[in-house]
Amino acid sequence: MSKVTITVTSPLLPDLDEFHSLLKEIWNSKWITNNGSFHKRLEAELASYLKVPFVSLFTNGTLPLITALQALRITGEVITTPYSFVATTHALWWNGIKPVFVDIDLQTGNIDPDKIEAAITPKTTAIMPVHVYGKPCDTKRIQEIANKYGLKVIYDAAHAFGVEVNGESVLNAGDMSTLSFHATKVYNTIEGGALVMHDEETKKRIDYLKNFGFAGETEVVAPGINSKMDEMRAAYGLLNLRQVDAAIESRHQVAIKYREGLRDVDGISFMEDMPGVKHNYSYFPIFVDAEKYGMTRDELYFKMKEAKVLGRRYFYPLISEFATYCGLPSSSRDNLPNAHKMADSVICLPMHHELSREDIERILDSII
Ligand code: T4K
Repeated sequence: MSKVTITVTSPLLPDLDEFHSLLKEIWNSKWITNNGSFHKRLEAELASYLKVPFVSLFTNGTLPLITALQALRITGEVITTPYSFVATTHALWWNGIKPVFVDIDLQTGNIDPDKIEAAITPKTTAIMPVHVYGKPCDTKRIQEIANKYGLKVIYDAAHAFGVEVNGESVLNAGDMSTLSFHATKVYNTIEGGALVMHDEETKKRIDYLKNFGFAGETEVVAPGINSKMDEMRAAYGLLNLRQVDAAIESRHQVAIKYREGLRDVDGISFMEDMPGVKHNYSYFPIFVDAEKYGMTRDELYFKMKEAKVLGRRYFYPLISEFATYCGLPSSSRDNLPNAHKMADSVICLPMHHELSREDIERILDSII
């Protein structure tokens, strides 16, 4: 019998009957978008679940990045990481901002705070780090630098749903944090996302900006965009919120089994849990040392594919290698040695709540 393909992720889906009954409610109410009751409920429940003061829902995880930059009136140059999904840097581009790439720390994959100051120029207005794979950035150091130079900090926290450091949400760091609720994420609303902010005034402004800039029926206060979440996806999100803890625990168990299975494999390394951090196990990257493993990363990647185990090389190529960005001075290979090293050695193993013991064995067999 031919083997079933194991994909890198599989979406967390709500119970269909429960979703159907919420859809009936929406149908009966005839209110299907524009800050409806499910939208309001999901914003409140997410704020409480995530332990943050305010959440504004969006239609995906890219528009909150673009909108946060608008709301904070960021211009000129922004310091960011090349080791992320391309949406992080695209958000700068869409605002006419020049990205300045800074190298990463090999322990976490996140921007290296020790290298930020050297990249600051008179045009720098903000830092946009990413909590890659949900591993928290060194938010304290980053804030110290931001304070010293009068810079804003916007975290791309697309991978960091529910991540806490010593009991405090990592989403409370910086001026704002963005989330992605895409189907492939730990928590999803099919497509969706959010902005997390500290105060009501900022939430109000963000809510204007995601609704064309309308501050009332006849008043437009800014050139806003349309990035509202509809009632169907908000209802779906409410149901998924009830099962996300169980999904994260299943992912945790997968991570434990991967670590057990790979600990003694020469040439394969992986990230450990960080002390004091509540992780969400959104990704499980492994790193291939070709010399010790006896095979290059790509050879292993394609060998796994042949065994119908679909890992992904997140984040290869680096954002700084893409056509739009490769001409920037900060994109030079010499400036980003760690980012290149990680991008050239990474494979993210399948990671989701439904992986069975047999799946995990098959995945490990394709590597060991
Ligand atoms: N910032 C960061 C740091 C991000 O990682 C992302 C998104 C964003 C910002 C922007 O957020 P969004 O605007 O997307 O909300 C995926 C996702 O599309 C993207 O959301 C994500 N990061 C990125 C890391 O990965 P692909 O191109 O790898 O996805 P795709 O379609 O190849 O799916 C991967 C696997 O997942 C499939 O092989 C099978 C499985 N899958 C996928 C979908 C869509 C399913 O089983 N069911 C599904 O419905 O980009």
